[in-house]
Amino acid sequence: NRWRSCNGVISNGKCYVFFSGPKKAPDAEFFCQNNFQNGHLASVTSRYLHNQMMGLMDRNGGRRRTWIGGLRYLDTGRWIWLDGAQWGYADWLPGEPNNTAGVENCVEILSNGKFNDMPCWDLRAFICSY
Ligand code: GN1
Ligand code: CA
Repeated sequence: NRWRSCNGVISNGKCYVFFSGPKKAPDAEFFCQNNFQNGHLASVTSRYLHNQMMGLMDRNGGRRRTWIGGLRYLDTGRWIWLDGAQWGYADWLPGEPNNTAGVENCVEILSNGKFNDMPCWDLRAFICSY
C-alpha cells in the first residue's frame, strides 16, 4: 500500500529503519531482505544521509556500532553497496579501511559516526532501508 508507514526516517522516498539486533552482517542483510520489499542493509551515499543515519541511531538508545550495507568487492580495495547504489561517498575514520587480518569485508558506523571496515561476523545493530 502506497501509504505504508516508515518506522524510522524517510529520505529521497526511501525508508530507513534501525534495529538493535545484534546480528552478524549477513544475517542482518537477510533480515532486511525478508522483512521489507526491496529491503537491504542501508547504503549511506551522502553527507546528508549520513547525518540522518546518525540522528536515527541517536534516537534509538544512543549511537552504537551499527552495520550499514557496504561490502568489499572480492579481494579488491573497492566497495559496493548491497542495494546496488553507486559507491562514492564514504566517511571513513582516518586510517580506515585497514582490513585488519585481511578479513574486514563489511562496514559499520562507529559511535563517533565514522565508517570502519570490520569482520562481517561481528554482532551489531543495523539499519535496513527499502
Ligand atoms: C580493531 O583490534 P585491532 O586494532 O586489531 C578493529 C579494526 C579497526 C581497528 C582500529 C576485529 O582492530 O576494524 O580498524 O581496531 N578490528 C576488530 O584501531 O575489532
Ligand atoms: Ca577496520
